Amino acid sequence: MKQNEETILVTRSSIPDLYEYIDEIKSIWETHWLTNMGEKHKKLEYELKKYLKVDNITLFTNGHLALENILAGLNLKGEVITTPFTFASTTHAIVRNGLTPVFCDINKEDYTIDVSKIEKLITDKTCAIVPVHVYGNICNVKEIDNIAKKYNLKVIYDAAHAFGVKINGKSVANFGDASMFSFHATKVFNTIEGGAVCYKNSKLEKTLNDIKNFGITGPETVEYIGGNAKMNEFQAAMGICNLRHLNVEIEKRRKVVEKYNYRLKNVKGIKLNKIPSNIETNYAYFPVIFDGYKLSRDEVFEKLKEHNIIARKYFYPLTNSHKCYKERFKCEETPIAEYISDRVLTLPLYADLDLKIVDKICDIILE
Ligand code: T4K
Repeated sequence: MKQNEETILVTRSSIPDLYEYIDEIKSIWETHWLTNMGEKHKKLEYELKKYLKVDNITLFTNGHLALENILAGLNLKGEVITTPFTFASTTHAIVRNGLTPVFCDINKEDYTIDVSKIEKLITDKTCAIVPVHVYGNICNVKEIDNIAKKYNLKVIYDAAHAFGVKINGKSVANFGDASMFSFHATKVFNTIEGGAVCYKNSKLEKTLNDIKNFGITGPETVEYIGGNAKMNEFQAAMGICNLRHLNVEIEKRRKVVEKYNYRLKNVKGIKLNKIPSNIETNYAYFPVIFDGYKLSRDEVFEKLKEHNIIARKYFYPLTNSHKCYKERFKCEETPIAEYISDRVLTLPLYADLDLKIVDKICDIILE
């Protein structure tokens, strides 16, 4: 097979037409207002509230700080139940808040938290659950809600991958006490870097706005030991432009996923991501599990690489086995997460990915 001349990476940022962006940022040259919750910031917040159908949203400079700040804003203490099959950010945000992550295993179907294992992990120190809508696959929100009510726990979803996803027609942003979205360059919707938190309790708005701005609450008053996690005007302008094209981008992604599914379905040893009929997905990632296939995950990865196709092992290794946590947590406690993490490969997926390249990727895998 001929090698691909162009390198194909796991994703490629969606960007608007250059002149559309220039048009959006023109007014910044008149106002000289570059950051600190300016006009673009306000406009994006307004547009996102409409898009996500939520009452409360706060923007951040990235998704990670959005998660760190909502955990801080809720003033949590003690243990937090979460999963290790995620990006380092989820666990780091918990630990950097002085909280102790307690790892729950994932389920084999959609790789989200196994709700049947949560209750066993609850102690008198448990204050919250941080489940992850990994790949945009939605956790069992109903059962998580039941458990949280029973034990009086907060639920903060890491919805970094789930922007725009709907459950029975309802935006995913409406579940739990709060949901964090990432607007990083690699996401379905990006603001270059960026993130947001949507939340139920409107009183959190002031707290979040204060702690993302050094804890400043007045011209001469600093009430919290906050940091700096503000989204700037150029990020917000990128978001305003990208949001206009989001539905078209998602539709293009759908076509790529459809092609992959068509080529790879019913192949022995290859497991594809299933989207339940009540979920309107955003086609964020294309995870494939190689389990009993003629090639291992690592062999498929290498084979694709020989053809300049760079898939990624999201999420390997598990966060509880990262070097920085090695002495503290044991990944054997989450065997399903370990099993999936050893077998998963996320294939290239982005709106403008040529369907001929998708065919070629499938040919290489199936060859
Ligand atoms: N929670 C979860 C579950 C997350 O997955 C993430 C982030 C977070 C929290 C934290 O949210 P943020 O603070 O990031 O908003 C990437 C992203 O940087 C990261 O946002 C994402 N998850 C993670 C899953 O993937 P890397 O280290 O794999 O990125 P990198 O630089 O290798 O880029 C991947 C590919 O994306 C490249 O091969 C090409 C493409 N790309 C990359 C960049 C930077 C572009 O097309 N344009 C770009 O500007 O982490």
